[in-house]
Amino acid sequence: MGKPKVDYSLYLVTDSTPAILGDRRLIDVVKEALGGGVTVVQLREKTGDTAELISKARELHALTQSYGVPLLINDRVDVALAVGCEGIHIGQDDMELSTARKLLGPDAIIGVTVSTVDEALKACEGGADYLGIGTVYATPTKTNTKEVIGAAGVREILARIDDAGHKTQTVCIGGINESNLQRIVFQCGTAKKKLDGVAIVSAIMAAEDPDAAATRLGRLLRNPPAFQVDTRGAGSDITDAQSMVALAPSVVQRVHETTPLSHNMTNIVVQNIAANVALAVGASPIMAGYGEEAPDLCKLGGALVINMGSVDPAGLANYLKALRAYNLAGRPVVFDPVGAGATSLRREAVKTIMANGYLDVIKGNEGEIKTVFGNSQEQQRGVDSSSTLDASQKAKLVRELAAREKNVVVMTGKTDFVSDGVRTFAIDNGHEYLGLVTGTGCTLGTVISAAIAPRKTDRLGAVVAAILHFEIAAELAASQPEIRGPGTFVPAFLDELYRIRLATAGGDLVCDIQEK
Ligand code: 3NM
Ligand code: MG
Repeated sequence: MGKPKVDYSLYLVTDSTPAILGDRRLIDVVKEALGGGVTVVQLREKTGDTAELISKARELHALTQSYGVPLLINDRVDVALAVGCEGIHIGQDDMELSTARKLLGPDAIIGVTVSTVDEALKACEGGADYLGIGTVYATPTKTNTKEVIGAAGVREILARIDDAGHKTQTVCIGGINESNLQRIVFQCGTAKKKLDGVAIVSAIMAAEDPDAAATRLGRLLRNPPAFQVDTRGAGSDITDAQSMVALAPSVVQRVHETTPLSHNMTNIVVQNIAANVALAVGASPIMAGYGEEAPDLCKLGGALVINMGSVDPAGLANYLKALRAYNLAGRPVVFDPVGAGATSLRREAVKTIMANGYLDVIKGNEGEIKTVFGNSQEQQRGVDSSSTLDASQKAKLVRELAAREKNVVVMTGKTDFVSDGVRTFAIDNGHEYLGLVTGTGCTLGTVISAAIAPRKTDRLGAVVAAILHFEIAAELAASQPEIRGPGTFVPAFLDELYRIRLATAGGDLVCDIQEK
């Protein structure tokens, strides 16, 4: 007969707990899910007598067979043998793979849950047909998960089994739903190895209409995410600093011509200057912190800035609503994780934001970027930063974070580092007064949002252009004879942002940028 070829793309894992199933019958919910296009079903029952389980499995198998979909049994080799279904799924604490294979034979489908590279390599070497990689995100459906590994952890596993030459198929599991499916699949994949599917419990099983939910999830799987389009426009082939600089005037010009909306969710200290900076560079600012407005605002062709300068739980809920709206609309989002490591609330907020949406650009100082990367041991003091990494370490950090998130990362400082995970630049423009005026650093996020909103230009190129525009304006402002300090600097800085915009056609900016 041979091993059946399995489509793992939309993998349903059942759950009979009342919190998920309610008063419905398992078989009815699975039938609806099959109608909506799930491609594999795993029967996962953690309680109940064996006879009862076998009869449930038998009934389900007749159903899945009528849809041409394989049925796998969680953990219970005996049940799979009794009903003659296509295979099993085993966790790390279940029967060992080699024994299960002996009992079930070469044609059975056997999947293994893995959460580390070692477990994954071992399962591949042991002849697993597929891996269930997780837990991607913490989920109330399974609270005893060993490790929450995020998209980054899944990526690492995919990369390592691919390096080792294994062709084992893969799905990921844990907390996947309609709002995050496309981003998770996008961020989990490496250039060479993509996931074969996603495994889902509650987003289908607990849905009011499992057929419709599965249909929507399947559609999301088959289509690229909205945020993935158009991030590599003109200039995406540029690798040298001089060509990057040459691209900058067109970016500044495009903001001037299109007046993109810059939707800022930012703290009160920064709102006024951010709005003025937006106007100076030719964007149209709106300071709107209420998430319910985002579904309307995201349709206006602009970009969102989430600046968590004074985050609180209500603010966080608003960020998440706006992030979702902008991601769904395929409009760019800039994240400024202000003071990310300063308090546990902020550290948690960073995690929550990153787990709930795709961020086109993450901009922060060294300590903030370290926290976002997740390796910050030391407690950050306030929102100022003390430098510890050398230049090559900074370049490596932004490159690795950008590669992991598949976005653009900016680390500000005396020298700024910016990367899209492949190309990395260090920019030495700027002036110390920028660090002496509250909120100016935050307004760089606003300028970046304006630069990436019109798209068409390579996203990294647009971010570099925004940094150059911003920092050269600071240099020009500080060099005016009447500027005596940070106070007189601010109005001159606004003037220079504005003057550079009007003068960009000339394109004679003194940029100080190097390839790293
Ligand atoms: N296994 P939901 S997480 C059954 O990490 C299961 O191995 C996991 O449920 C693992 O789709 C999980 O509702 C539950 O988040 C996934
Ligand atoms: Mg198990």
